[in-house]
Amino acid sequence: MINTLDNTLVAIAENFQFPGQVAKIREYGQGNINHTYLVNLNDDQAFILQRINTKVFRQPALVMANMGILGEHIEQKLQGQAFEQALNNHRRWEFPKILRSQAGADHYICEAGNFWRVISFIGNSQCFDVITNSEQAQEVGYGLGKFHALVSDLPVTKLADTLEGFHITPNYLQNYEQVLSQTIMPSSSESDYCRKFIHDRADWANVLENAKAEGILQLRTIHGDPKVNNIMFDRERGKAIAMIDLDTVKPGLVHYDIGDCLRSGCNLLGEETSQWQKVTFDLELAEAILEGYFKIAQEFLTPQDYAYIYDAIALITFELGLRFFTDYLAGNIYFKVNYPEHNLMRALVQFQLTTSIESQEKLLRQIIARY
Ligand code: GN1
Ligand code: MG
Repeated sequence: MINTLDNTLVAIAENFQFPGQVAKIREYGQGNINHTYLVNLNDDQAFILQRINTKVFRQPALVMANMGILGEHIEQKLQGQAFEQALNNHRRWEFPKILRSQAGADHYICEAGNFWRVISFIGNSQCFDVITNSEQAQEVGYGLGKFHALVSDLPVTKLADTLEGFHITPNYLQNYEQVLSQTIMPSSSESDYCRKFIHDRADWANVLENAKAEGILQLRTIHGDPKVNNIMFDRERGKAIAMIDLDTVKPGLVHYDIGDCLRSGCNLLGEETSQWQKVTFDLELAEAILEGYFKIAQEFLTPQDYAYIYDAIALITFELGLRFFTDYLAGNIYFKVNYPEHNLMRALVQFQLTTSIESQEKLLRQIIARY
């Protein structure tokens, strides 16, 4: 029996070469951008069906092309590492594979003009919206490090920039100022707080981009959205085994990835909490994530890279708050929302987290310096 929210989903699924009978389709995950469904086949195999948000990803075919290039590169490297993996206690590392459409393409465009794709679901795995202990945190760091190590020799020129301006903090600031100039600012103490918060940090927002322009930091292949729930864990062994959500893989600074991983991993209340005043950045988890990450990333990081890691953590957190607040002012056109002030609430959470990071700057820098 097909247990689905919408029969049209079944019709969409029929356009892909599933290796068996589709048994169930249901909404899946917490994504803020795309629409995601889990497809189960009769024999328990699972796949992810997604409708790409083409208002955000304006050239979805390039997103898929990037994913194909990335997949090939990683597949080859993993084959080369089979021996090493066997030594490493058979820890598996997997990569979501693209399932072809009936026409043999990496996507399918339905009659309504929507862009659909199907990728494999990493078997026997789970993810966490919030991490709760140091072992998990270490694994999160390992996961990001492993991903970076696997793509560290993939020339950035091979990948398209699928989301121009993504993680260029000064651009978000410019955009914010433009939206602000066209909006009648809702007068509330929360909005005033956000506005002042942004104003006070505007000069610092260039820190990573300046270092890039000066040649201190270099472009590499990055994940772009390595929040903790994009790292998959083996169900039995509790080890990180895959990174998913590869739409934003593109040339960038690994710093934004490191920052985003800690931003999402060290906020025990999670980014959707309504208790924004209680949000803090957990230093112990941060240390564990960094330890897991550096263990593997030291093979490709330069001394200059380390010098900007503190800023990256604070900056990406500030940047996400800025993006949420801008979207709130612009009328919630980018991030999916459940109520009109949802993005304002999310912004307050990220700004509170930024404050907590700033207040622990010295300790965080000491932890980083140890590596
Ligand atoms: C968006 O949709 P999701 O959850 O994968 C966003 C990220 C944010 C994240 C915050 C393309 O990712 O940049 O960090 O929300 N992705 C895009 O939850 O803008
Ligand atoms: Mg994403």
